[in-house]
Amino acid sequence: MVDQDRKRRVALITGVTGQDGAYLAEYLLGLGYTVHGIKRRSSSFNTARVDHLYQDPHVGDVPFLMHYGDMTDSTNLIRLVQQIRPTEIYNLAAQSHVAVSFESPEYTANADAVGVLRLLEAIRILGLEKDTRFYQASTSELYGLVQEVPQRETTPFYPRSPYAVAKLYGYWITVNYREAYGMFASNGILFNHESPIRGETFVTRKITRGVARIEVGLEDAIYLGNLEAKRDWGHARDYVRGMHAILQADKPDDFVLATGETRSVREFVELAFGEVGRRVEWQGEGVDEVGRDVASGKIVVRIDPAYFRPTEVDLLIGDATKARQKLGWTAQTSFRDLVKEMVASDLADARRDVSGSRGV
Ligand code: NDP
Ligand code: GDR
Repeated sequence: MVDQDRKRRVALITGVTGQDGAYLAEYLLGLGYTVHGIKRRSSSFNTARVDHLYQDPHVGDVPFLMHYGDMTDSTNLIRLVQQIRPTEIYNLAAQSHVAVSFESPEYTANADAVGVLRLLEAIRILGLEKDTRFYQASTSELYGLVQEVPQRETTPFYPRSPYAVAKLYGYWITVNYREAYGMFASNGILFNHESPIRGETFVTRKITRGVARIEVGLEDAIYLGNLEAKRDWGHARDYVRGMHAILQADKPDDFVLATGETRSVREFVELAFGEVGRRVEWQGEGVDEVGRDVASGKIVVRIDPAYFRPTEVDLLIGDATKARQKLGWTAQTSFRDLVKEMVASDLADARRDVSGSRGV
């Protein structure tokens, strides 16, 4: 029998205004989905990443719609799921900044842990367990303190921040609802993924934006924390394909998505400056360490202890063999191309800022 609901392709994306939400919405629209996104009320516009996808619903049927909502408001989530009756839910909304989670641990738990439960309960309360597939944005931060490398689906978790602990709950409640209620509920355990629309306070974007602004003369130096942390960095565009593939699998399951390569923050800095033809030389130690541009002798990187975390995740490197074998997914974009694309985009923005400030 043809499953009518599998032919109806209606996605609900929480966190649609974020980096991944924007790439995923674009990808699903390209596949012919009707896409509903949840955005938060804010005092100024917060939809810049998806504005290019938006069409005025007053002109007729449009495939992309946005609704106000919040992961801390169950009545809102239940009502939206009831109205939309999505065939797939991608739960991407989260207070996603690890350092901020040490400052706002309770809010992070509310949005990132209990928020997942609220959405799963909405599906259950509405009796949509067999109609709605659920994707949970789980994270390599779950691995935390190194137990095994490369990290894979069977590697034990050891979360190292309020963010990661909240996400641990999100991971397990997703597994539990799958097992308890037979829901198609899956975790994507995604390693870091970046892009030109990455939030400006995550280290990669902070670096590429800083490099661009130094290059055009808008700033002198980038202030960073731990340069030795190592991450498995991929491109968000590749990872949203994986999220979709996870929900098209024959059965619900949990998958690592990663590139299988790891680089330090220091290497990221060096490569990003290399994109604008600068070579960085390191001098000093600890918080007195600086990065100098060899050609000009100017300091372009400084260390600010404020950016060190109370507990750090030192090394992430993922093994995405299961996703490759079962979903046919692999990361496509090389680390070098990722850095190149991010620097080029930030350079274009910085040049616009310069000409804007000169009034030309
Ligand atoms: P972003 O920070 O770019 O986006 C987060 C989104 O969640 C934004 O749309 C934000 O809204 C929204 N949001 C935050 N709090 C709430 C709330 N209380 N109610 C409703 N919406 C809320 O994150 P990414 O796109 O990078 O990541 C997407 C998801 O994947 C997150 O859950 C993140 O934790 C997880 N993840 C990310 C990885 C990465 O490397 N990018 C790796 C592994 C997991 P607003 O725009 O208004 O702030
Ligand atoms: P992460 O990303 O914590 O891995 O979480 P982030 O880019 O914030 O940090 C990566 C590493 O860089 C070090 N670092 C700095 N980080 C920031 N933000 N700012 C700095 O100035 C700085 N200097 C050094 C950090 O200490 C860390 O070791 C991201 C988020 O997207 C999560 O939501 C997601 O779950 C994980 O990736 C996988």
